[in-house]
Amino acid sequence: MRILIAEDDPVSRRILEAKLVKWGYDVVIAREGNEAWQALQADDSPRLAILDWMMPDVDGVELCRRVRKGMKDFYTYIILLTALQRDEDIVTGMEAGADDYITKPFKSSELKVRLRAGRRIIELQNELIEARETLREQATHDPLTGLWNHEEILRILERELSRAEREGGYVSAIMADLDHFKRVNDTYGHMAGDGVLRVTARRMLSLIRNYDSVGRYGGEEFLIVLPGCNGDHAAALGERLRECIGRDNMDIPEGMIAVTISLGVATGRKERKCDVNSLVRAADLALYRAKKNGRNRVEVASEEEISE
Ligand code: GH3
Ligand code: MG
Repeated sequence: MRILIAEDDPVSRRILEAKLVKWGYDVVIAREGNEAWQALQADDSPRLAILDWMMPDVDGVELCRRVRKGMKDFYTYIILLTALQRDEDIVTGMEAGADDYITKPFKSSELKVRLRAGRRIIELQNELIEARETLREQATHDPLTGLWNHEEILRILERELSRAEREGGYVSAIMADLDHFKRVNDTYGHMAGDGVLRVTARRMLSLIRNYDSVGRYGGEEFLIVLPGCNGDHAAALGERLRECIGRDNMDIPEGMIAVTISLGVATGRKERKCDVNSLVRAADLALYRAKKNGRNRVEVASEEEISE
């Protein structure tokens, strides 16, 4: 674990550094307060810090205050190092946001256990962050394909439409639905159907730009959101998606399965105010037309279908 030492006195600094290195810490050194502040502001700043109370320019207590005021995703555990022993000084340090303090000259065994307490706090916080990330992932993604889920892809579309209204420009939506997917399940089983959905998702992701988004809208239906993409480009991408899904059989454990997809494209732009519902409905109408006109094809929503 990385640890910051901020100490202006070279002798104390060297003693401290030697001990921490011996205990297996990866030590970052600051010789004065400003240097420590730089290190604490970095994106990958150490999570543990031992700050000398008395330093020229910025002292340890001021550093504590600054760290606690700044918004960071993770917590920095701070131990103040002080020669002061009066009760009110200690209160000042703790009120400024220090987690613990140690008085000079310190016993190594004491410093060691106090650091262990700090590490425990940091590890607990890491677990919390991880749990929160897992929950966030679960709340926004489809577990089968890893794509955005229904709610999230609609939120993304909503956000992009508001942005387009503010800044101008286009937003396109493509609704895509696998053709005769029921037959895949009926012929090869539900697991094979799941495999086909996964391969479909992967092929779609391989074609889009990284600011485009793909969501699993429903069972075998996908919604693709294309910010800044006009109707012609969206239709061309729809065609590439169609080609990429249908070109090669999908290689899954149950067999080599031939699949095709139908797509409906709708484009919104600033001058023609349109909301999520009307754009999705228009893409859906175009998709329905693609199914009716023989499947394995792309249809584009008309102006009327979008503004209806
Ligand atoms: P069309 O070309 O008109 O879209 O025909 P289709 O067979 O694709 O459409 P239909 O709506 O008749 O059937 C969709 C099938 O998708 C039925 C349902 O069991 C299946 N399905 C939905 N979600 C999943 C899933 O998560 N896994 C699997 N394996 N199948 C699913
Ligand atoms: Mg279908």
